[in-house]
Amino acid sequence: MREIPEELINRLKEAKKVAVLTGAGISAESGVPTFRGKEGLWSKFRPEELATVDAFLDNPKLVWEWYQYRRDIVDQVEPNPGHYALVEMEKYYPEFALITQNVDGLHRRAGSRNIYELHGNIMLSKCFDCGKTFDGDFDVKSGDIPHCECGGKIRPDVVWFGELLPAAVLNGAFQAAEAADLFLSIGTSALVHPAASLPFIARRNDACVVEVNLDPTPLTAEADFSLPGKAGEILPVLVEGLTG
Ligand code: BJW
Ligand code: ZN
Repeated sequence: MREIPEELINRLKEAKKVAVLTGAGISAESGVPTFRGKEGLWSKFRPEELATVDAFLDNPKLVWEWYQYRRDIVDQVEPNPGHYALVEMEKYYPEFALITQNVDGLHRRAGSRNIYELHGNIMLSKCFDCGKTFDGDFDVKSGDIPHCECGGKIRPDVVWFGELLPAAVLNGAFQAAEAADLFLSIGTSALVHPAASLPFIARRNDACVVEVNLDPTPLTAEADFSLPGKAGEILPVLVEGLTG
């Protein structure tokens, strides 16, 4: 079993208010592709073709097919030991916030409760014009993209580049980062804002910042503890140290 510094176990045990930020890396071991890197979703598709309002307006069918492809993956995968370790952590702490950039819903399926989905949810849709939300599936493979009864185009209910994050969710995430005495950043390249600023906000407020990632990120040098490796292997060991 992997060695975790004793000082980190002590900090984990002493903490009362914990905030966690997750990114695509935590779902990689479930079989959901990440965005960047060799195996990333965007090594096959250019982001500006797919995850912006302009891309949707230019070619809604292409964007819908990409989301349909990703919905099919999410439908077929299960949470992994990394997701389940965070469920156990939430039981341990009096205050625990799970802030995720992921749209795959795997934290909720694993059993986490206090979740802030910063970038929306891939299984939900909304009207581009009137904002009405829809939770049903649409078959975009065989026909046109779906339309609302107002005539507007229906789009995935996710946050694209240049769009504002849902205000209440973002405020909750900022408050949790400001209040945290321990902040965990897991499986995110820490490049996309405002999510990427959250560990730095926690750091400014004297939180202990811990990173779990396969590769170095802009946060690595600033973190109090950097644990290189797979989230699905490291997080269960942290929980074991905490509760064992
Ligand atoms: C593992 C692992 C394993 C692998 N174990 N680890 C301030 C400064 C600069 C720019 C901006 C700024 N503020 C705003 C911006 C602009 C922009 C931005 O950040 N641009 C930067 C890229 C430069 N931000 C926005 O536009 C945001 N809106 C906004 O701020 O509104 C106000 C505003 C508007 C206009 C101008 C200015 C302000 C919105 C951002 C929305 C991001 N949306 C996406 C798509 C969501 C829908 C969908 O899923 O299709 O969100 S983009 C994509 O990136 C997705 C992700 O949530 C997000 C982050 O990616 P993530 O999760 O980090 O994944 P990867 O693939 O990058 O990294 C995976 C990591 O895991 C890697 O590090 C691996 O090593 C690791 N890993 N396996 C552990 N097993
Ligand atoms: Zn509508």
